[in-house]
Amino acid sequence: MGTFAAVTTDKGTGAISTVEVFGDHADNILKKIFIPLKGKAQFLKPGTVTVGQIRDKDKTIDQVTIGCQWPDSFSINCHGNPLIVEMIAKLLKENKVEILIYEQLLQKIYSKRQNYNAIQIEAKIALTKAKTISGARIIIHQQKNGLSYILKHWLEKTGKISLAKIKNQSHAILKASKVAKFIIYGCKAVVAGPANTGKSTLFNCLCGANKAIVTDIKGTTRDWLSAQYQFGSLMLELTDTAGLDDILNDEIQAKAQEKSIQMVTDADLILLVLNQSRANTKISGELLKRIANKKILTVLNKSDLPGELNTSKLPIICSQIIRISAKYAQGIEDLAEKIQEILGVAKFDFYRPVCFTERQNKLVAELAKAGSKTSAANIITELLNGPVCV
Ligand SMILES: Nc1nc2c(ncn2[C@@H]2O[C@H](COP(=O)(O)OP(=O)(O)O)[C@@H](O)[C@H]2O)c(=O)[nH]1
Ligand SMILES: [Mg+2]
Repeated sequence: MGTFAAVTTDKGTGAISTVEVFGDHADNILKKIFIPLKGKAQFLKPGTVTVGQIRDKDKTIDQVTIGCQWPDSFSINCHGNPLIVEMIAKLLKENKVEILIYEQLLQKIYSKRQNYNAIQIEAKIALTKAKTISGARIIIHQQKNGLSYILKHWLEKTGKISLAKIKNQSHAILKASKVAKFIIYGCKAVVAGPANTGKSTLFNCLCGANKAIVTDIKGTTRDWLSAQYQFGSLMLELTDTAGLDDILNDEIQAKAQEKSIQMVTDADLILLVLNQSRANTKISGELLKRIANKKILTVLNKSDLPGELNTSKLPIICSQIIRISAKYAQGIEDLAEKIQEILGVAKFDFYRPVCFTERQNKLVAELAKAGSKTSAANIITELLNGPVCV
């Protein structure tokens, strides 16, 4: 095995950046490029943190600390200027260290540690991507309990457990995994609806910033804007779209509409904003077609004005309704609750087994259709021991 490194902190400027170095020759390579400030007695031993300088021949690149977790695994904590990080990465590369992305490095590290199964390795990688604390909690639970536990249990007791039971439980795991995905990786929500209904006002209200332009002029939102909105155990990746209902000759707006349609197609949830103070609300056939198979919350906005809209005339897909006033931030807590209810995250049991990677979902789907106990056992073995790809 060679020696590998990855920058583990986000790209861009920060106070501190971390470069992890791992591999058989990691300590020898670091000894070449790192001069400790004081003595060498404890230098690069597990459990130590050493202050010193990263040097490229006679040039100092940065003053850093190097933490050592295992004999083959080190963290260089340098200053967070991306140029410094780049220089350190370049120096490592010149010393025959292969630079990887963080997920690939984690895969290398934990694949080498004998006592980690595939689910546990995937958990270490997925933890770096979790959008909420609740999501991280779900992943952590799958390492020893949750998915890991149930798979081991099935494998040990294949003789005693019926195939039908394994298949049924697999279906339940797949169903729960869809909800867990929202909590772990976030939910893509698009604010859509006719022009002037208050989409951008709602977007601004939820994001707590005046990001989107709000006016009475139709078609003000030409492009789409995204922001994150967190409540409870959920992180919404919220997108404000240009009016999808207008037929416009303006080329820029046509392009904006095209993008909006794409956002709607990719969304997990649609917040369909309608003006409840207007008797005639026409939702275009095109929009209805695009959102027909989505989870939809119909947001009847402008509840501060007299209500004119007859909700019984709304299309059947608009059955989940909430009334708000985006302008006066009224009904926003109810809206957040309703979203959690629609996505199924409100009463989600954090301690149940779920899949949290594509690989796991694919294999558990195969398990749910397994034709024999032997093939079920093979799939479970692959789930536990199979190669992890990033
Ligand atoms: N009375 C009232 N006016 C609102 C409300 N929400 C938005 N508006 C107004 O409706 C107009 C259009 O809002 P905007 O957010 O730009 O609509 P969009 O085209 O759907 O993005 C603006 O004048 C807003 O101030 C609301 O809850 N109550
Ligand atoms: Mg707008």
